[in-house]
Amino acid sequence: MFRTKVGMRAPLPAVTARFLHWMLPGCYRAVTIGSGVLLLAATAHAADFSGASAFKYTQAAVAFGPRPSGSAANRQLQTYIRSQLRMLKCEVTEDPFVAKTPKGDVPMTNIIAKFPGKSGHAIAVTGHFDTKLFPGRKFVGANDGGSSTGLLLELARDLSGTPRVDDVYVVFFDGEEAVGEWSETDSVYGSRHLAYKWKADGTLKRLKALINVDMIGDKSLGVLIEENSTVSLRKLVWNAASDLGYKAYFLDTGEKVDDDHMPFLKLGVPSLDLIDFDYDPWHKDSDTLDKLSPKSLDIVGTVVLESIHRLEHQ
Ligand code: 1BN
Ligand code: ZN
Repeated sequence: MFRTKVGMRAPLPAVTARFLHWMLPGCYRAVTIGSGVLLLAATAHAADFSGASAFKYTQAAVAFGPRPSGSAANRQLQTYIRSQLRMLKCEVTEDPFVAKTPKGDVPMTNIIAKFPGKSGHAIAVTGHFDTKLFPGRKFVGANDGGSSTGLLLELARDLSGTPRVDDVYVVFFDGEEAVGEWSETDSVYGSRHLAYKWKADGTLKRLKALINVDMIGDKSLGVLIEENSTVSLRKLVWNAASDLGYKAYFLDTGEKVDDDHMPFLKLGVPSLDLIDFDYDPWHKDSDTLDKLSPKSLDIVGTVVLESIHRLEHQ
């Protein structure tokens, strides 16, 4: 597959870019077109996402080791996520449940941070923090489980600083991974549980959009078009990427990928999966931090933050 490498773009000379960034008021962002520079006023709110910070959160998650649902390391990561969220201005809740899996009952917990708005509508950004169980192996899921955790923690930090129009939920799903072979009943335990809980309590009806992130830290970033996803939402996000100068990382080819957005999509919520599935270390012990880049996290996080703003104001 043709891939555009993060490192292959021709960015502004670093000094020029930094100077422009310093010169511009917060509501502008400099992007390059060819050798020229275009200033965009519509991308204010995306300026604050830090890929370096998201990468540090990812490192912290990976340091707990393999984190399959029900494990001690998974619970330790939950404690870490909660402790980080509790430092922010948001409401933190938990959604604990017991999943019936091919290997018996497994306790799982989704963690939800709510950044309240005033419109009555809501937006959710989601991802998973569990890693796939591979008994006897040391699978730490730096990209698959780690990158989504890191991006969501950094997103929460950014959202915490600004008043919201819509309620924005940042959701950390447990139990995305199959305990055995991926199937309808052995996968996406956490998102299935929350989708039904939100249907019952009325939250689902208020959701304008759900954006799920998964495996978005690859050094060679290429987010595919997930073909189950809602087309209008996908276009909104791809347009935001293009306006920010990140068109090359959001591919014009795709496939169907079953992931944590599906339970919400099936219940009628406009939903999108942002996933880079062209990743050789997928489900291998070589899915380690050295395969990731803060810049990839920066690109996806910045686009998600800008997309939230566009959704709030559309
Ligand atoms: C993503 C990361 N997925 C699992 N770990 C979802 C998936 C399941 C992707 C089956 C492809 C096939
Ligand atoms: Zn996986």
